[in-house]
Amino acid sequence: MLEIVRTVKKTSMVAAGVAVLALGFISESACRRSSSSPATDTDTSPMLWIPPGEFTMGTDDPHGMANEHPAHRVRVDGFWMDDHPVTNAEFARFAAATGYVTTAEKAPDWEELKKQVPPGTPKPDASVLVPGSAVFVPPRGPVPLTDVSAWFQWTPGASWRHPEGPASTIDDRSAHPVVHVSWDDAVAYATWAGKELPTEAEWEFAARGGLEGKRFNWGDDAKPADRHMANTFQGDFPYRQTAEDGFSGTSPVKSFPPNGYGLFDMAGNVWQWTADTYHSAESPAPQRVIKGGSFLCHESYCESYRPSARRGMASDTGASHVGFRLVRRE
Ligand SMILES: [Ca+2]
Repeated sequence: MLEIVRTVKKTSMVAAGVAVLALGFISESACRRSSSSPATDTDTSPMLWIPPGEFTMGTDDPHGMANEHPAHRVRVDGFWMDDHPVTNAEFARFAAATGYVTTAEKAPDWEELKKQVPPGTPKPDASVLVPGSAVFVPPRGPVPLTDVSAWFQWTPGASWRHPEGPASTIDDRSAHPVVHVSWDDAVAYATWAGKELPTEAEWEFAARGGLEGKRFNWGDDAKPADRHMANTFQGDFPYRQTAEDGFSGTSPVKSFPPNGYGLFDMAGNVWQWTADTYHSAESPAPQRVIKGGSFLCHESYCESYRPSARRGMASDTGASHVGFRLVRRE
């Protein structure tokens, strides 16, 4: 069913919604930029100053994936960054203030969808063209790690309000990162908040916390002093999870130590959208770079909680392990 995730696209509907939001809030956010406080009136999430600098982006480490190569020098200007990913409570304030409806909460429009899939693709069954999102559902046993559809299921009714489907809630997850938000949803939130998505370079520079050329945000040792430094996957991915780090799903933000810049959750917990386009010959849909890995990243699989790790994701798609955080530039 992951094919549905890849092919069910709702770009025009979401783009229209974002455009309306942008028109309504651009003037407000422009005013807020003159404030000396890094926070804004609408979004009071604490922000930390990331000083300008030059760093080695990507890696030449053979353990890294091909898309992390080669290591190269990059200079970034200073910027403010949220000290944690946007939480359910914070996203709820945005949704209540604006009435915004996320991509996952809208039924896909087949007339738009069919423009983005190969010609001749049959119209999916009506039961598929309903609001929903991709949810991690562990298989019963070992599966080939080449096909993510073995552990992600298109789930009708799944959204940020119902992360595992209609029967689930976020009542006890107000401090968890919001999930099932598309890139378009993240941009809409950013517009409201008077902030922006970080570039991939800004995100990776900030994630490294001032350390140069280290495998992880905290150094080269995956588990210094036998301590879990991020919410990742322990056990046998993806079918048997031991949750030795205390969490089998998302965790409340700030549950693990911050990095050298004081930023929390820059590794594991949820992948985070960036502003950058991801170039992929395999996907016909527009993709954006996501960074940071998630609670589903296992050392034997992708170890994507390393700062150089990166992945492309269709910009009008959310999932149960993808969220975002924002920046402000002076
Ligand atoms: Ca975990």
